Amino acid sequence: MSFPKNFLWGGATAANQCEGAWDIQGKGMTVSDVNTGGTVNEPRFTTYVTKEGMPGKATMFEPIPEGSKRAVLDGYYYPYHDGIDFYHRYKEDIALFAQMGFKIFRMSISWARIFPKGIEAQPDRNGLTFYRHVFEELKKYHIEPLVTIFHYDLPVYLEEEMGGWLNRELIDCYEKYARVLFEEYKGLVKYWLTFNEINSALMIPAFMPDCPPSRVRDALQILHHQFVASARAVRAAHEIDLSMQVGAMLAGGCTYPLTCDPQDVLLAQKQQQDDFYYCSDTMVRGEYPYFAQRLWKEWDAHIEMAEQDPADLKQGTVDMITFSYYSSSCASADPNAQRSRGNFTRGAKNPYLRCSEWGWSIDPKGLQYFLNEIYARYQLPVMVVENGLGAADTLEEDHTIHDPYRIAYTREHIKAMEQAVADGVDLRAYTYWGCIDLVSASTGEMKKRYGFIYVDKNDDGSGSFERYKKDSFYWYKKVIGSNGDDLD
Ligand code: BGP
Repeated sequence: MSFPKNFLWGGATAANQCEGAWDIQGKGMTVSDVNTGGTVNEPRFTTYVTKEGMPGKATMFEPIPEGSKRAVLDGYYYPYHDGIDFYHRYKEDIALFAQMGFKIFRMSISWARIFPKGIEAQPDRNGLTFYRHVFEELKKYHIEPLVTIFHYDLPVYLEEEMGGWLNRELIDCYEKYARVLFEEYKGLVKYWLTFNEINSALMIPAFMPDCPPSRVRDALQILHHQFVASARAVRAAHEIDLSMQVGAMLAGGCTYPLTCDPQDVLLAQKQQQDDFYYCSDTMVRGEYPYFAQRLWKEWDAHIEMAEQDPADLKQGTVDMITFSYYSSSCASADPNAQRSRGNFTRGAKNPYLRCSEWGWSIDPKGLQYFLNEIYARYQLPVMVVENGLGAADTLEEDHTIHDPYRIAYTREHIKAMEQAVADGVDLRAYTYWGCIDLVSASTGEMKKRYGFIYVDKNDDGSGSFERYKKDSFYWYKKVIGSNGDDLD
């Protein structure tokens, strides 16, 4: 049993969580620039100033009051402002990735570096040059970039002045932005992902127990605009360079029935449809699945579509399907079943699984199962573009970091992928999430570390930002060197 010869081993990051340099060289403000730090129990906030000039904050899932403007306020800490300073240290970081033997590196482009507001007539040369330098650096080491066009960091102008993704004009803004990227980086970047975890919009009810149905209706409309935007980007990429491969990217994870009670089984099926297949079917097949009508009816949603939309969806089907995978969840018809957490997963606690320090269930076998499910449904190339363990590490006095827990986690997930490959799944790549420590998206912490590379930065922003190799660094290097054969 082994991985295909050209299997793409690597790691993944996102611009807002690692670049820092949030307001230099013309970059516009994004919605994530006003996210404060939090912890596993304390939410992150979005800060703003009301129309009466009063400072305020709302959790990341709440809307901010009508007429307020997002603002950086005194007295708050914004961990994305410095990130891990990848913006200035990318050469050092890429050299470390190359030492591990990376074949692929997933990263995202910050829209606001290219179009600071999102509506300018011309792109910003500084932003384009920065990413060109990053891609050239990767090329030096024969590392393929895998680029996410949009990873949770909308320019604030598009959100506040244009109304965000509820406004279909954003489709044009996005298409223009994507076309600029394809033209500019033709020959340098082959693999693209249109929207990070596009299905996460539909999981709001999991995070807001009293979520008003109007939020879900909005999410369905937003998704429609994003599907069309994604499809138009796929078409543009193929027009510009036929060798470009554009993928859908979803928050992955399977939903098991908690028991064999047929009620639980049906519920699990429905949850998988609503949380995942609604998006992936549309992006892969270029039309909404049959159960979309049922979902829309449940939420009393009436999706506004333009005449051209169905044709656009059909002409922009994705070349590959990619997803993040951290945990799985269980569906239970019993309202008293014990709940669990995870990356956008919800539902009842699985008694057979352990959890991470942040309460996310750990389910490597679920990855094999999920890969088979996805491949059976689409028969498209698959990439696992996020997976990893967020854990607290100890930096020893001699700058070593012993992280056997991370090695164990990754080993089991690699074994699961290997099994899936043996089952016949056309798996092309694995980009371990947060291959270098970065700011956590859900909690804003540095303490929740994923990396094979330790970054000396703390939750209050202190630290030297020096990089140190963890034990897992040497282990992953060996894994890549043996193409997944040596997992010891
Ligand atoms: C995914 C996001 C990433 C990443 C990851 C880990 O949802 O695409 O941006 O952060 O989850 O989550 P966290 O950082 O909250 O541990």
